[in-house]
Amino acid sequence: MHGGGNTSPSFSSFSSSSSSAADRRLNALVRHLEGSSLNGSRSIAASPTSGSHGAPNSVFDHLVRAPEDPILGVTVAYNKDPSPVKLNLGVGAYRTEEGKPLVLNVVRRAEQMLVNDSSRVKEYLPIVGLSDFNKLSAKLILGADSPAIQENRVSTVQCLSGTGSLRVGAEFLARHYHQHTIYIPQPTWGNHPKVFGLAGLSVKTYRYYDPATRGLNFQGLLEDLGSAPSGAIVLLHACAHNPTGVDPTIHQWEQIRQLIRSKALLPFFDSAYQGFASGNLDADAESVRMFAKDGGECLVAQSYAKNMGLYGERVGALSIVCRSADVASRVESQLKLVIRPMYSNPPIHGASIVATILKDRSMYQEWTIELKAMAERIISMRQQLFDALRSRGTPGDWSHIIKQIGMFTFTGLNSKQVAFMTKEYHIYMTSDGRISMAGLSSRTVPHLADAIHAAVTRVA
Ligand code: PGU
Repeated sequence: MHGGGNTSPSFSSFSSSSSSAADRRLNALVRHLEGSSLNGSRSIAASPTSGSHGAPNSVFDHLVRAPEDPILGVTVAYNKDPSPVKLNLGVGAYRTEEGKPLVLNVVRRAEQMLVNDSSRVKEYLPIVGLSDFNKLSAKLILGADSPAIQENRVSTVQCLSGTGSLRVGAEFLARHYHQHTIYIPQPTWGNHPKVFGLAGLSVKTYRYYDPATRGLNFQGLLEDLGSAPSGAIVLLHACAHNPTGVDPTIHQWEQIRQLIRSKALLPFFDSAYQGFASGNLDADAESVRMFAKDGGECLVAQSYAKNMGLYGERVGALSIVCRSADVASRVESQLKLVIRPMYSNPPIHGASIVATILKDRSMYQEWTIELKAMAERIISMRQQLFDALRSRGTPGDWSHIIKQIGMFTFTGLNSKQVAFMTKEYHIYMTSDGRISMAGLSSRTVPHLADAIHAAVTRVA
């Protein structure tokens, strides 16, 4: 990767031509809106003829209706269902035993402190975000004793949660890294191919999950990364792989690291679940730390959506671990050029909550206890669901429910069985058979077990 220099010529020509196209579209939209408000509702000055439905022609008449998002659309469908027994196990969002969203006590406390501090203002943050937040985030994922941090080789920017961090990293790589191919695991979080593809990277997959063993296809993974072109980017889930709940062992991670380094591949970690897999923040960061410690370069996207329950605050960070402090500072200067035209600078509130908690020893401690309680509740749901299926004599080996890690169980149910469970039992989940264990409670386990039992015995 190279730093320095100004914006590339191709980028400046892209922005000027696209801004005039955008201007034309905007002008057409403004004309349309002005026309409809001036003329009541139906006829518009700029476009007087009628479209196929009798409504005035729209500049957007050519649009086809886009399908709902495969994950967030599950919540849309759930919200429309009037059934009192409905259960949303689609989106990965933590719920309490009572089925309610949880705001951590430590987060409430931090927010109270922020509100009470009248010296706090709402000025713009710098383009790279809140400085304390960035330093503390790098420390959280790389470890307090990280040589890369001590040697100032890490460039960290605050971004819009995990997704925004991935997108900024991807845009940066598309602009400044010589290899544009990124390998993502098969399967992976459904948004990965879109985030990377739209940023201009070419997306390929590597084998990851073996449906036969419901475990890692380690041989396939090594073969696919082994035949990737030198320098290719590799997306790795730091822990609690989504959707499979299957992670490499530490020994396997070490083999992956050696292969990646020997082929000069560039690792890009997605860390959306630090602390959620094992309940321990350090254990869940081990994969990333192995790579950061060997002196090589890597990218890490962090999200505080799950581990601090800050979903809607959209708070996350992108760190790029570089070979030298000089490269890291040039990387940061270029990250600013990626961010500035995208959203200018990030929001202040969520990052202030995180920084308040991470920099205070007792609040940090309180956070780890609350985090562990969330992880343990999820683990206990695994056991309860497994026991419930066993007591019903549901055909099949369900031990993967207790073996898999993190927020999700990749049940192995097919899309027909999922559709059946939604129709007959009002249970909402993604069509790949993934269920969010964090959405379950002791009260709802029997209903889910009944539904799975019926699906397995009645739908092929
Ligand atoms: N990376 C992975 C692996 C994820 O699972 C998620 C969220 C993200 C990144 C992005 O999270 P942020 O909210 O941007 O920090 N996946 C959840 C949440 C719903 C969604 O798809 O955004 C899920 O249910 O898969």
